[in-house]
Amino acid sequence: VILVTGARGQIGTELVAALRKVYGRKQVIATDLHDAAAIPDQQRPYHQLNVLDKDDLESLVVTYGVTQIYHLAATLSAKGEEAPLKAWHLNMQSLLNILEVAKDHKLDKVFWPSSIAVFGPSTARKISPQDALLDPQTVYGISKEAGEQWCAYYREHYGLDVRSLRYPGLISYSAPAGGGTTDYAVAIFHEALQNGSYECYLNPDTALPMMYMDDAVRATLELMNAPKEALKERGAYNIGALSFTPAELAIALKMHIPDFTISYNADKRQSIANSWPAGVDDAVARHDWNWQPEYDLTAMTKDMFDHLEPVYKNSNAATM
Ligand code: VAH
Repeated sequence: VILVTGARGQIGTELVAALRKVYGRKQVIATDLHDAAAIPDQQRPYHQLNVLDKDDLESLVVTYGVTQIYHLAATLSAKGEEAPLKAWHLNMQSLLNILEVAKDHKLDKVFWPSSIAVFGPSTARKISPQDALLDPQTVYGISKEAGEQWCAYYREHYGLDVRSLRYPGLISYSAPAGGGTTDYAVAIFHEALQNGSYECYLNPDTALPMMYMDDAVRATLELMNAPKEALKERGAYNIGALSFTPAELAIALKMHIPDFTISYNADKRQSIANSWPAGVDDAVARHDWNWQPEYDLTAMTKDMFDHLEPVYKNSNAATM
């Protein structure tokens, strides 16, 4: 039985669906902060869970006989800068709760997402290698760097099989992205369809490592199913797929909406993006567990429009 925290988030929504397809719906317990009454039947089993409540987490693990936890609940980079100590506490204490419960109840595996936010000025605007110096400039990035070390600690001291990926910016259509710096690449699709234009909070030439959600979910399942002895990396694995700038993404959107226009008005998220690499070197993931991305910018843009155009066509028609 698999428990997922942050199940209503951008990654959680897709990961729960993918895990349920593989293991069966009843084998995947979705949890998040939302009240269970609001959850439609086909998305159950669902439990309201505050990941800072270790007793609640532990009783779910015991009640359901949980054997794996995917811990996705966290505050992302931009939102974290608005309340640094709150973000640190949520991101770190929740991870420690998960690691402790997993250790005490001898769970088979734990997944915890790291991020390219662990990188900073030493690789800013360049390609970050797997063994780059980690010098994060955001609280979120600091919590991801510390989290990678804690995961290694529980693996080395208690034999816990905890696995982790440094996700790039993730683009998806099924759940809104929340509070990230890379989330312009999600919002732009919705605004392009809604009003044909988008004001971007990053400068046009800000290249960032990105990935389509289908690739990110597959990478997660492939990492979790890889033979343990193949995984030599002490920290989280770099995984890469795309690297593009807002200007390049706007050109890709114009293939679908020719008169789409973009304007630029950089805000404080620009300084976060400036501290991150333009791309990552994922040779180690390709070697250790055969990582291979499938979606390039064209394929991603097409899939996003295939799923979002009908949604906006109906709603625009409805408002006609
Ligand atoms: C954020 N989307 O922007 C997340 C991610 C690589 C960025 O960690 O905070």
